[in-house]
Amino acid sequence: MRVVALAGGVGGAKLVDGLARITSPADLTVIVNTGDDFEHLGLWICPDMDTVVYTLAGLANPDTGWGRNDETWNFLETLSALGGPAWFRLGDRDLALSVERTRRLESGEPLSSIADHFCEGFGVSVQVLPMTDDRVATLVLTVQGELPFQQYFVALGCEPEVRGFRFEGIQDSRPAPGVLPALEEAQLIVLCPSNPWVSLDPILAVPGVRSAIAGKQVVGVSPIVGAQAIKGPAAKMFRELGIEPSALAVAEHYRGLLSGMVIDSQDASLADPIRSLGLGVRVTQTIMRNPLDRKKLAEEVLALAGERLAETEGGL
Ligand code: FO1
Repeated sequence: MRVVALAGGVGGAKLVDGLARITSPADLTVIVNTGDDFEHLGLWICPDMDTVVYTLAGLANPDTGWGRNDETWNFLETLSALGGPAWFRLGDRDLALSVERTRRLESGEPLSSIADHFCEGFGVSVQVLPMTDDRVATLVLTVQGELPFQQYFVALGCEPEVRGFRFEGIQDSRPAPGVLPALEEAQLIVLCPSNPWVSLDPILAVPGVRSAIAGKQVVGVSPIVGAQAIKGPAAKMFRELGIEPSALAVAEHYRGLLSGMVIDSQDASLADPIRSLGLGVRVTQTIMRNPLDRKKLAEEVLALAGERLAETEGGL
């Protein structure tokens, strides 16, 4: 089965890793959010892209989920001692990626080609594509005004109350080469358990992406378990926008796109309400604590897709 996964950072990367463990690399493409990308210390930083690549390469920091394993922090410590902006924690190994990416971008190479090159360098054979090669910046509309995403997320620890989001540059952005062909050929599109508002919505807002997905088999995994996000501010964002966070709220958020949803055993009581939206549902453990959990969750996603396919073919 040809699978395309839409992913943001840590949660998305883990499921992508699970999918990579049960799918041949030729049958898996990952489309990654670039709305979190930003310029810092003169470097172009791509947190979600790097998180996905490190995770697939088995090099991700096991404590944070982002950044590198076996990291050292000499650069950051020296920067801090000199009074430089050390709020965004770039480790020594991680730094090399951003330096080399910036050098290549400045010489005119597109982000998609750089991603390809980095994947090859790290021995990642799955195709990892940025959603676009164009500059798109997620801005968080808060009670304190409009904030650049990393300012809101890292510098302010997601503290300011959210009123909405804006993806600057999205109207003029084009899907990166390979994005639309992968979506067109896909037999299954997976909406990873990433933040719906700031990780997957930017991908879905790239012109052409939503229409390429429409009518396809689309299975989502809820990033909300109980009323909490597994990681990050998703639940807080739902609440501040006046929506009770739950797997049902996630299903409603993606209304019109999804054919099925995998939810956590803790949310078993939401299976029927989600089924009433016309979706297939599988209930399982969705919290991925280790590589086996990632693989099992990926198997559940494919199983749900298989069930839905059989129902459609059987004319149900
Ligand atoms: N997240 C943090 O909470 N604090 C950091 O200092 C931080 C540094 C960082 C460096 C490189 C990188 O690739 C990611 C990093 N992240 C950090 C994660 C990142 O900001 C977010 O997880 C994503 O943008 C949201 O998906």
